[in-house]
Amino acid sequence: MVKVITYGTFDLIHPGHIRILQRAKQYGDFLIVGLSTDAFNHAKGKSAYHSYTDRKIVVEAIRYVDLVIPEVTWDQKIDDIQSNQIDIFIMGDDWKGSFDYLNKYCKVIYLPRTEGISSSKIKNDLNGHL
Ligand code: C2G
Repeated sequence: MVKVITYGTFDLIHPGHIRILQRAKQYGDFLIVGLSTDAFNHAKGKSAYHSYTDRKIVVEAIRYVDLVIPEVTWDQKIDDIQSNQIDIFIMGDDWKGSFDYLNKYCKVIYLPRTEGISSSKIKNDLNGHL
């Protein structure tokens, strides 16, 4: 079984999120999502609209996702990769280069982001800044 992992906030789910998860799953048989907790989002300087609990309900319902685990710190990836026997780490290419250090533990792949959509754009558009 080829196991894949990716991480993110996944707030206000949109086609960009779905496409990264869909493509990530194509690389293996089992996809784990490290979902940023509300506290870690604060550390990332992000404020999600939905709570961790609600974002977890949504992400777990996505057909490509097999397991959701909490992402509480930048430093947990090596442990996650080793304890879950991960073969491939995948992120969108806005993170290109940021996680190359994981190459020692698994394959690292950056996939093209979906242009023109983001949770912050959705929030801005809804606030009338169309
Ligand atoms: N993404 C994408 N296309 C978009 C928006 C997001 O491909 N239009 C991808 C991102 O590249 C990322 C994933 O969707 O791989 C999740 O994005 P976010 O929820 O914004 O997560 P982020 O804040 O990038 O957190 O430790 C890693 C961090 O937790 C990543």
